[in-house]
Amino acid sequence: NKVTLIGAPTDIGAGARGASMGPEALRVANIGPILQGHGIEVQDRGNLNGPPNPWLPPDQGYRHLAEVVTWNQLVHDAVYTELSGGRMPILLGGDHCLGLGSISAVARHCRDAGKKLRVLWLDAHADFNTSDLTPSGNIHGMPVACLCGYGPTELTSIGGQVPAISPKWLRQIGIRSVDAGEKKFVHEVGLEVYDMRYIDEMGMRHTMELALATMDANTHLHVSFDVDFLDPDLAPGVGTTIPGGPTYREAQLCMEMIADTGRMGSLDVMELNPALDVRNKTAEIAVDLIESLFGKSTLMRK
Ligand code: DIR
Ligand code: MN
Ligand code: MN
Ligand code: MN
Repeated sequence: NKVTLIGAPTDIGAGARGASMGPEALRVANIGPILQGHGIEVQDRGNLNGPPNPWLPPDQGYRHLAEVVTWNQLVHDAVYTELSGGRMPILLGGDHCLGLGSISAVARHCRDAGKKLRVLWLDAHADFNTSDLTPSGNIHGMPVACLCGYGPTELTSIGGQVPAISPKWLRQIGIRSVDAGEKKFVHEVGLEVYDMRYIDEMGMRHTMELALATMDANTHLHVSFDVDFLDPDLAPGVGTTIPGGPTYREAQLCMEMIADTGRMGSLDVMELNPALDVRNKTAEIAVDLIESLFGKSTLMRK
């Protein structure tokens, strides 16, 4: 089990400044040493170095499109290199627009390796906007659409194949904020979304059983963890808090059930915003949940 940490210190696709400090806050919360404590070999490759945030208004439906492209190319190359070397990349974000660079690299690796890909998108938001649908122009609201081939060519083609993934490979968990036009588009494309109402009614256990079903020994599972997935009482350090998210126990069970599959091959930890956090508590909770993703459990299992 070999893990590589890749820092992507930018808020280029977000509507609030500060996610650029996310990678360092996760390091301060000891992400590296804690994973090492579970017998994992951890290499921290440091931070990628992309363009600064010019903080401009949207232009033709996109904010900072050129810079978003550059950052995603950097992320794509770094994630692809680690996967090619047989390591598990953990992308330390950075805002969620970078899920595009990361997941396009994972998809490319799966094509090379003849693996089936499954993407779990843990988020309050569907991130399925396009330039026509977006109310903000912020590209962190668009990565899922871009991965599925809906977006500007510069973004949809980063992994070399358009679309990078099929919507059928995706499962979204914890969703509770979807914009009006985005809602129609999610329905049209038929995304498999387990929203908060579903989790309320059916429980996290049943939700995860369905979301993790039909994986096999040849499946590469990618987890894209937007920290705003969590209830804001737990995790205030994000740019777009939405009330009514999973509790600490629900989030733990979600992570534990992912770990039990043994199939996780790559991970994004996104949208952590230390400028909005309280004494780094959101980073600490994120690291605590990541431990569970890597198999931490109270008692011996199996
Ligand atoms: C909103 C907020 N749906 C937008 N999106 C995200 O601006 O597109 N916030 N992803 O974290
Ligand atoms: Mn592999
Ligand atoms: Mn997101
Ligand atoms: Mn979100």
